[in-house]
Amino acid sequence: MAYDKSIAAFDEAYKVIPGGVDSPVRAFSGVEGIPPFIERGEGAYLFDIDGNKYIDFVQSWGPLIFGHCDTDIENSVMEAVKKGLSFGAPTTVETALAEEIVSMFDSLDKVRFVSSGTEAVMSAIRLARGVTGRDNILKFTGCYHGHSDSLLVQAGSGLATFGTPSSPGVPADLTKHTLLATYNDMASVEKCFSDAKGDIACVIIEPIAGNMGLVPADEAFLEGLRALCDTHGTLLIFDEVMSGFRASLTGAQGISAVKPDMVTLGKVIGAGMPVGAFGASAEIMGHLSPEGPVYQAGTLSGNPVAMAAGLTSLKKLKSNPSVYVSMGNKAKRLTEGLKKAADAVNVPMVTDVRGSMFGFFFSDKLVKNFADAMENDQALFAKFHKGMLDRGIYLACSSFETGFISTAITDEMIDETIKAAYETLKEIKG
Ligand code: HOZ
Repeated sequence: MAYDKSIAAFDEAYKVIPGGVDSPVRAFSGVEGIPPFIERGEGAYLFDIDGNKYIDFVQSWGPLIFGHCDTDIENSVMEAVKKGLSFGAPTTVETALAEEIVSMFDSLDKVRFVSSGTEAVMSAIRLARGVTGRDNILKFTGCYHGHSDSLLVQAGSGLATFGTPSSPGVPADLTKHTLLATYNDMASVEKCFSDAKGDIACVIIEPIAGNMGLVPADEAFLEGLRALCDTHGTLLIFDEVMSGFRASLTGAQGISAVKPDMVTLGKVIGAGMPVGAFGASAEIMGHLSPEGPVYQAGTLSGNPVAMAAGLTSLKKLKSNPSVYVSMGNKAKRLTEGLKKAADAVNVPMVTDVRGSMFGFFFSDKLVKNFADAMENDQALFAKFHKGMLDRGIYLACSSFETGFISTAITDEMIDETIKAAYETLKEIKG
């Protein structure tokens, strides 16, 4: 495939945008080649400015569960646009979307809308601290919760530890309140609780991790977290920005029996528009300004155009939950096919599926946590990604991301993808 126009566009962008991109993962730093600049999407396909066509398994990193340019969502956006782009005042569509979300999740009485997943999590953490009067929080290595200061931490020495900043610009004074434990490892969580003498405001987890590849939490692990949080008066937050309306209609909460105290959402609830949300019981949410003292705000929060897109998307999903069965079947067809292709050329691969989310690692090790994920063959992934792109398959440009099936993807497209995977791996292995 030719990428001449994208190469020129990337050069041009580089002059005025750091790294040429507005979010680092888009820069293709971990894979071969440069990012195609996208001109438009249509159903399951992306088209770049060189005229190349790709089957899209990224879907704007998750939001586009109905694929590109869904007519119903587009129409609701057009109608909303005609009434005005933003008012900075209450609108009934915010209440309608909030009612829709609250009616689906047992764990939620109220939600507040923000403009991104990062904001949702940042606000949820502040609320958890405000409600409990505690500073410490606990997160898991490999779980990504956006780029707010408290959450940009890396492990120091030791199994369970207070975090150190993972980016310059984040004060160590802030991250010293973030404890890090190992995903799916209850002993590491117990050690954190013991080190902090139980003084922890919240445990935040992606119950289906999607930012270290796809790595679901074991049910027993979630049960253990629930019990420990209950013992210590710590709030359990499920970050379902990615898994919400993806793993099932109600995300991980539709699969696990464990119920969190607070939930963060994003991606699908905006259908491609910038929307995030956080929610909890009426009691917890009552601590939020103006009902309570915990401050949180946003000029574009609950933007009417974004709310209209999200409302249409969720109504469509709720009225036809069987789409999760068909997307899940397609995800299984894809991962089984990828595994067969890898087996045929003696490349180790492990795969997983949760609803419309799929993941694969070039590894022979079952991946339960970030250290396991790190053992995947990243050099092979870099070559594989390029080979797939050249064959018209658009995968996330990192081996630590999750793939997404949309309702627009057909079995024929899945089979085309498997064929491309086999050809690519065969070419790489010579
Ligand atoms: N959650 C996505 C990455 N893991 C967001 C994409 C981005 O960071 O731009």
